[in-house]
Amino acid sequence: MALYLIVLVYCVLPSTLCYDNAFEAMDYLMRYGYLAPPDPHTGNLASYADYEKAIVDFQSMAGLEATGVMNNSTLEMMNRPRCGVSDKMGTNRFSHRKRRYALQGSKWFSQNLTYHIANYTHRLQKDTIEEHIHIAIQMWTEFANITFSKVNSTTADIVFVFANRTHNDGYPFDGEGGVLAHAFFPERGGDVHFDDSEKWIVGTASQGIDLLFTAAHELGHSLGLSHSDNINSIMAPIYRASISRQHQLHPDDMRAIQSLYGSRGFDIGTTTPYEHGTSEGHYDICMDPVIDGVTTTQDLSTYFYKGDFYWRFVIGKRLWQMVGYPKRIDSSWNEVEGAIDSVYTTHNGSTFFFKGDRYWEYVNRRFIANGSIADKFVGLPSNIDAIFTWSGNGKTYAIKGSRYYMIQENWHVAAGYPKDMSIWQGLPYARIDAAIGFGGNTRTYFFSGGDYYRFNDRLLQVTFGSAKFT
Ligand SMILES: [Ca+2]
Ligand SMILES: [Ca+2]
Ligand SMILES: [Zn+2]
Ligand SMILES: [Zn+2]
Repeated sequence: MALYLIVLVYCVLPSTLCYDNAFEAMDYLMRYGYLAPPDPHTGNLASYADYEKAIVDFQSMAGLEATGVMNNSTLEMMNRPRCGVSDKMGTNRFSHRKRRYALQGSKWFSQNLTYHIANYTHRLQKDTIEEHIHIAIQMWTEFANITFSKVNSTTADIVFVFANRTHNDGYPFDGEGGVLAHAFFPERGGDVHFDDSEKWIVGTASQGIDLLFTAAHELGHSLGLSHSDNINSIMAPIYRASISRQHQLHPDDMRAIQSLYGSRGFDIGTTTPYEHGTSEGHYDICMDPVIDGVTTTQDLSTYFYKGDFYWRFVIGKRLWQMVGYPKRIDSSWNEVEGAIDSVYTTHNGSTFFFKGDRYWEYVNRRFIANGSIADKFVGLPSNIDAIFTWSGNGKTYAIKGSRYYMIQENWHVAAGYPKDMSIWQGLPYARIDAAIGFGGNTRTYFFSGGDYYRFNDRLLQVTFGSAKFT
């Protein structure tokens, strides 16, 4: 395979470039998402057309003339310091669109975030680092409806770390130059890592990498932005000393952040952002959090259902909401007819939707079966309010009004049920809309009229009562 690789590299590149550079270019294009890596089974590399397209895309992203031909200015641009995050995350890039921002596809559910600075580079004073990270945060919060508070805990939403080389996340740094920093998108926790081998500077120092600018760029990723192909924006991937001195968002960055979190007083104006899918409904689940049902499917996506619509969330350090929702329930679970009564997912990964006297069974979005509740769940009434598996004993319970039912392995209601809801102390009586287990299977969340109640399955009590769902 190694021989094949070398031969192919020679074939696809103009002979004026030396081998080392050609190999480096291929590596760069793969590393930053422009070119697919070799097929692990066959060793086959991308075609010449793919390679040419990759060069065009990179040149376009870097603000060069997009010729598709490797040349010295392209190589020079590849050797500049840059962010370590891939240039092709999330959105439909380079499709003859206007140069502008891109969204990765995830955002924070809460608009009030916390951050923590885990350690400091020896090149700058501790106070200086704190101050400049604070300013980088303000560059975003000035324009978007989000807030940050500093905490002294590694459980903060966004943790800033200075690290050298390998640092336990699978993305080792590379010494001085090259990659300056990287950050994780909201769905991966939002943390920011700076390469401690860089000569970090602030203010007017001339030689080095501007910490404030780099922090602001990485925070863009932490908040859900991908790289912009507008080379004057903060979110452009390649470091430019001239831009790094501006210390304010470009209008492209402002539009990006406002499209995710809304504006704070000053609205830069709306342009349709590129993102996964399109939302079809008009509900905002955060503003009106009365829900019909909630479940985490076998692929670990969490869905909230309300009326004909659903929202997708992922449970990380916090509950974070995917961009592009709500969508119609029947656009993903085609057989389900409109608003549901309740839903749950079994230990085996089967998701059951309930509505009236009917149920529908799926694995993720793959339809398995449907039928009458009375036939399969013998003893269970129609129109149930909520159904969930309780981590306290691994059993499944359904709730209707003031009564609850235990469902056995054979789907039948256990003898002795229904029982009265009063045993679930601290919950609103006969007003449960939906329920689900979260939190490493030690907590069950009950939703009622826009509030949720967190039931500690070990202590058998409500530990967090009647807080707003948001
Ligand atoms: Ca580096
Ligand atoms: Ca319900
Ligand atoms: Zn970046
Ligand atoms: Zn890292």
